Amino acid sequence: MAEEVIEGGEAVETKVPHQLARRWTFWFDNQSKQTKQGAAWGSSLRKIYTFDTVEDFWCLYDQIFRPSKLVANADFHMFKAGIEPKWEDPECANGGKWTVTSGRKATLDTMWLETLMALIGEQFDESDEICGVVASVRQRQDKLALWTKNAPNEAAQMSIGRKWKEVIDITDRITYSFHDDSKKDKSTRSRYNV
Ligand code: MGP
Repeated sequence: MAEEVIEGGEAVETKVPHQLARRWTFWFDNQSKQTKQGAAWGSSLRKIYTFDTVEDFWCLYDQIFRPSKLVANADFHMFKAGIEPKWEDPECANGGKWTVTSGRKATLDTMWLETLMALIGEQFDESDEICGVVASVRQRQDKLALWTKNAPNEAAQMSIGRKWKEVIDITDRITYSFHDDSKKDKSTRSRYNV
């Protein structure tokens, strides 16, 4: 957006940043760098930057937050400001996640970017239900997870799941798991699929 400002009698064009509907925070977790053996989960999780303009988003995305730049066992997160990407956060505690896997780096980058743009552009009808998104690079398979707040609210989760598939342009079935189940059991069963 350009705006004319009068400075010393002269019209000077200044750029006004494009404001987003809300503030978002990028996080980074490099679990491969966990120095202490058996370090608690979350000890390598770092809050990187909170932003609320389109310009800052593109700058951060271009310079840093492309999953193809990640080493194995590292995660990027973009969560609503104020929500930590942990089961323990009060906004996430009763929630769960939709997960999509990707065998190819290029696909992960594309799906991640499409998801980020849909989130900051408030493209989901149930956008208040969303906590954020995580990109995980793993030896076996890379994946994206969209975290939401009220796992038992099936209608809201199904609406988000359907919309997310549209956004990332996939037709494969995706599954939703409750954080409560993940806490109890590593091989979490899925509760919904779409
Ligand atoms: P994960 O990272 O959700 O699964 O959880 P992933 O990526 O399939 O597993 P990986 O082995 O390929 O990395 C992996 C494990 O990390 C869980 O079983 C928990 O022990 C721990 N963990 C993950 N999360 C998201 C949390 C969390 O939010 N809080 C706590 N306390 N532990 C977590």
